[in-house]
Parts: sequence; C-alpha cells; structure tokens
Amino acid sequence: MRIENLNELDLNRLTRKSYGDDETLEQRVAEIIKLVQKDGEEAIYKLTEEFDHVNLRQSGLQVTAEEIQEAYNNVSENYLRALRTAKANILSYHEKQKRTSWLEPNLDGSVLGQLLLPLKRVGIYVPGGTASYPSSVLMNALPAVVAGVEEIVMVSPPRTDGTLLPEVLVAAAEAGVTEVYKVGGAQGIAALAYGTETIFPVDKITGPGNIYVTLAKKQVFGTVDIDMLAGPSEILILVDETGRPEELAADLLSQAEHDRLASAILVSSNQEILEKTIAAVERQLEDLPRAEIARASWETYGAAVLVSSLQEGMDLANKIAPEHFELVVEEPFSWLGQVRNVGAVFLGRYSPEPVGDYFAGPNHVLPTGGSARFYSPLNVDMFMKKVSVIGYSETALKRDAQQIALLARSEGLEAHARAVEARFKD
Ligand code: HSO
Ligand code: ZN
Repeated sequence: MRIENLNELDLNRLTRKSYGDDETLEQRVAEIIKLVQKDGEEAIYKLTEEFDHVNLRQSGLQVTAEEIQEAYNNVSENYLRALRTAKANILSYHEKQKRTSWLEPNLDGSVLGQLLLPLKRVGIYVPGGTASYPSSVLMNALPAVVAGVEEIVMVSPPRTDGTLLPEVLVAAAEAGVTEVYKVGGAQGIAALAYGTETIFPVDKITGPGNIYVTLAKKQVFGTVDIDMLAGPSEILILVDETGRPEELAADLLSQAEHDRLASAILVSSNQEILEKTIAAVERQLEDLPRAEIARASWETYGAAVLVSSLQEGMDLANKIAPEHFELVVEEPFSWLGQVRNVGAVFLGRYSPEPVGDYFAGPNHVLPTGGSARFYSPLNVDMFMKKVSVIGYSETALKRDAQQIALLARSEGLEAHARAVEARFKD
C-alpha cells in the first residue's frame, strides 16, 4: 500500500461508483422475478435447486417451530446471553426514535393532525453463506418491532443440507420475526414482493444482500417499498498523532474482511502514523482467518491518504460520505459539528466500529456508496407511514371558503370550488 495525497486520489474507485451497473445481471434478475410471478413456488423450487443446490419440495419453504427449537439446542448459553443484551440495547436506542401521532385543535374549532401508523407486513432479507449475520437480523427486525409492525417475514437462502444457520434462526425468534422462509436471491425478493401460493406479499423489504438481491430490490421498488440499495461495507478513519497503528489497522481490517469489494480508508496529516498503520495491516493480515478477502479489499479499495490538516481530512470524509466514520483524534467531540455526510460516526479510541455493528444500539444498516449524502441509517420511521388529518369546523370553513374557491377556479376546477360553497348555500 502506497501513501497517496489528495490530488492523486481516485474517488470513483474508493466509492465503487460502478457497483450494480451490470445490464446482463439486471436482465437475468428481471427474468427470475418474472418466473416467480408466473410459476410461483414451482419456480422457487427450481431456482433454489439451481442456486442453492437443494430440493425443498418435500419439506416446503417455511421454517417450522421444531426447526426453531432445534436451532436453540444448537447455540450456547453465552451466545444467547450476548444476543439478548444486544437486543435490549438496540431496542432501547430505537424506542427513542419512535414518533407518535398528533392532533392539534385550533381556536376556530378545527383540528389538524397526523397519524403515525406502522406498516402491516414487512420482509427481511438475510443473505446466506459467510454473510449470514444474526446481528443483521436484529438490526432489521427490531426497528420494525418498535414501530409496531404486526407481521415480520424473514427470507434467507438455505444451506445445501436444507437448513438455515441456527444462530440466524435464534436471532429471528428473539427479534420477534413471525415467519421464516428458506428462499434467497432475486427469487426471495420476488416472493416477498409478489407473493406465492403460501407466502403472502409484504409492504416493504429491508436487509442487505448480494448484487442479485440488490438489483431485485431495485426492480420491485414501487410494488413494495425498500430500505436502500446496500453496497459493500466502508470505513474511513480520520486520525491525528494520538492514533495507535495496531488499533487503526484492526479497525480497517474489521470492514475489509466483510467483502472483497469493501473499502477501508485511513486519512491523516501524520505521515508516520500512516506508514506504521500500513505495516500493521500487513502484519495483522498474516493470521486473519479471512485474510484473502480482507487483502483483496485493502489492495483494491483501500487507501492511506496524507492530508495537510485535520480540517482537510474532515472535508474529505464529508466528500466521500463513508458508511462508517471513525474520528480517532484528541478531541473527537469538538469535530462532531462538522460531521455531515457519513452513515455513523464513531468517536475516539474506545469506539471501534464493531461496537456499532453488534452492540451499542444504533442500527448497523447504513447508507453506502456515497448515499450518506442523502440517506439515513435504518430506523423506526422507515417502518411507519403517516396519514394527514383534517377536521375543519363551520367557522373555519366559512372563513376560508372564498379563498379556497378562488384558488380552485384559478386552476379551472369548478367542482372543487362548488364543493366548498355547497356548505353555505342557504
Ligand atoms: N459492518 C456491517 C454490518 C455487520 N458487521 C454485521 C458485522 N456483522 C455493515 O456495514
Ligand atoms: Zn461489520
């Protein structure tokens, strides 16, 4: 890894701007979705055989209560305890986000307001393979629980033995997921969006997935709502001379190990810290179980950037808009006012990114690919919708009738005007 300065930096590379721009894949995904719409579960069984190498025709798609029980038998007490503590932290953080309906009476006797209502049924996608994270089950389901969503459906691709990871099933049960189906990929998204013989369609789909899943979510948007188009994980660390290379390297690798396409960027005005951290990354890669993935990420989408000041580093962070932003500087709180375009900010040496991934309480489903410019972390509002309330009184309508009618006629909408005037005919 070579230290780069600001004007050498290729921001398109670091934010992987071309992620998801693949027309052939897009078409393939469209075909899968159509197939599921046309042939329902028979299509799902076929696609599951093709992609996941398992035939579920006998057992069916839905996970049974016995399978959940079996999963509980397969996880340790300590695991369950940690999971439950994480759940409590996530719940209490998200409770603070919850907004309530309001009705405001006015002196003229009218009432205006807004109802806040939970969505009825939502679907959560959980990836398979090494990206099958129980923590993501909690992060997706618990905000929905806090919002008051009644039906939370989880889908996830089965393993070759036809089961789901026990930790994922336990997390689903703990989080309040109400139905679980063994179906992944674009076919899983299609099943959630359009329904099948046994799966009732949902109102919204959340949760990360591979490129097939992401493109499928994009294509069903409109039929259902979606959370966001999640890309590979990202971390940007801004560090001053107080940073410790071994810790910084560990934090960079914590995101690099997610995905070959993950991006880990170190920014400092201190050349020595950059050099030492690069060396520490090399050392730590030697005995990292997922070294192959982490190295590929670090070498292709990683960077060590030398800036002339912390201020310049801060500006760069806001420009890149990373998913995770660690401020490892002497006075991290004094920089908080300048944080603008990041998914989550981690303040100081004792807030390494995995604290947020698993435990502290804030959501780990965060905007990626520069979308932190306009997008928020997954939150309770995203599982609720609003209904406007208008309760005019006679006094209020009398007062406003003329102006309303005038505005209506100015748009050529006579019936609108008459609807208001009809109240005061006699
Ligand atoms: N850092 C990931 C979430 C995650 N990490 C799940 C561990 N498990 C989101 O970018
Ligand atoms: Zn992570």
